[in-house]
Amino acid sequence: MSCEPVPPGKEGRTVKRVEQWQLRAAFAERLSRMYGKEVPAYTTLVEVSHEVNEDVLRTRGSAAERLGSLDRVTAERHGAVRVGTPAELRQVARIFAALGMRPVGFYDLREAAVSAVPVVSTAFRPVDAEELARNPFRVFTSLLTPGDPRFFDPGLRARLEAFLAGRELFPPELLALADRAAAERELPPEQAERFLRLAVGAFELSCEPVDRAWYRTLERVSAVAADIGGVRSTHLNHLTPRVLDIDELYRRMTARGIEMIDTIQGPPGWQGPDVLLRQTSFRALAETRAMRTPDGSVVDGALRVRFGEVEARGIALTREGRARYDELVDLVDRRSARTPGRRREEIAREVWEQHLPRTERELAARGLAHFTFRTAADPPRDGTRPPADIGTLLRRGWVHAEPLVYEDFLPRSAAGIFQSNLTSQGTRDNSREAAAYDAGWLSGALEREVLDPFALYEQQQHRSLARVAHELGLDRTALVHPVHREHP
Ligand code: OOG
Ligand code: NI
Repeated sequence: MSCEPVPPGKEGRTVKRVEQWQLRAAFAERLSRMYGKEVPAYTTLVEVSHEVNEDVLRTRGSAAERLGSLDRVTAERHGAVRVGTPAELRQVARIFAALGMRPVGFYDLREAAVSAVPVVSTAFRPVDAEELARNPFRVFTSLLTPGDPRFFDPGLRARLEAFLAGRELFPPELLALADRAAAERELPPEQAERFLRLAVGAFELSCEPVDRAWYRTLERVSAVAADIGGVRSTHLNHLTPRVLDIDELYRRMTARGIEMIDTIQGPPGWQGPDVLLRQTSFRALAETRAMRTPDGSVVDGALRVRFGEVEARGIALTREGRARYDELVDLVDRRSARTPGRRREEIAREVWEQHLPRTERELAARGLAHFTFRTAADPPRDGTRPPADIGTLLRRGWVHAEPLVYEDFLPRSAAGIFQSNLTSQGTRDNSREAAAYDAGWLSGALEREVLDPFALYEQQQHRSLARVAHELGLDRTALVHPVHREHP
């Protein structure tokens, strides 16, 4: 842990105004520097990721950059942060809004996890294609749910809410600068520097002593609850680089003696196209933290909450594709339960080979994954008119498809990531009724709309299809809504 301030960077010194995307890129970069100091194994992970990415580019050539240029992938990170109250969440949203990031997706990890993970989450990220290409930094952001009686009895809930109400995570100056950046979509260099310094500082691990008894009380319910509500500040939980070959990364980290969790979460490695998101992680070492004991003295303690994660991103699936994916995961679960001797990964590969198309073109033609389409520069010259369905247009070479990268998260993997890094399961009283939360509730708590990730990919795809239809003189609605046409 470092209690020294992170040295200021040079970002923003030479330009007149610092645009939002530059703030976002600089924030991600500084966070990375800060986290590398706090969790040295993270630096190893980043190094190995870069090595793997360069090797993949060497062996696969430009095909390696199909889901993002090496520049984008090298700089790409996602962070994870956790807050305690809707008011804190609204403040975090203001900071991310300054960076051009909006809340996308609702994840209920209370249901996805076996251990006690009393949070609901969203991810803040850029949503426009150009902004994503400039810097796709995203932050998985979780909100504690003290109102869920399965985890917190009324007495503990009241104590927890009082504790949370009495802390300040983000200084008013930071929030004021954030609002200005969001409104003006840029900041003058000096303000940008100040904003970045305060923003990174807000996510550093605090040196303030932790009240040990209070922390332990919450830890008995859930280590996640203690991490969020047991301390008077927040911190970056992890920062995840992106890698082009996660199986190779896993082997290399293991060879370096870093103990990884025993699986890669999400889709299996297989011969077909990469889809959605594959993630794995290692558990960080215990970090020294000052602890205040009940008699008021301060002693050295150790907390082991932070870790390193790495991910490989694939193509975004459509709603239909995602439903297929979820079915396949269930099928893998059932087969694994029937044949406990076999490795899950092997079963998964077999299931995928049986039930998913093996080429991008088939994924596109069957409407299972998202693409942007463009008219071929050299369409077939056989005198025929272009057909009005995308599958035939692709197969006959009228149109080319570029995959859209999955920019979001997977609830089951997220729960697995939380869980694999907990020492105890915590406690949960399932005889009590869960408090209900959904995307609508979260939008209300945030006072901003939580966007639907599918709708964002669809908009991008539809825009490109409308252009293709126009260029080929086809009926726009037939091309843009093929599913509706096939199944009236
Ligand atoms: C977030 C866990 C989820 C992911 O990549 O799925 C996550 C957390 O531990 O706070 O980051
Ligand atoms: Ni993560």
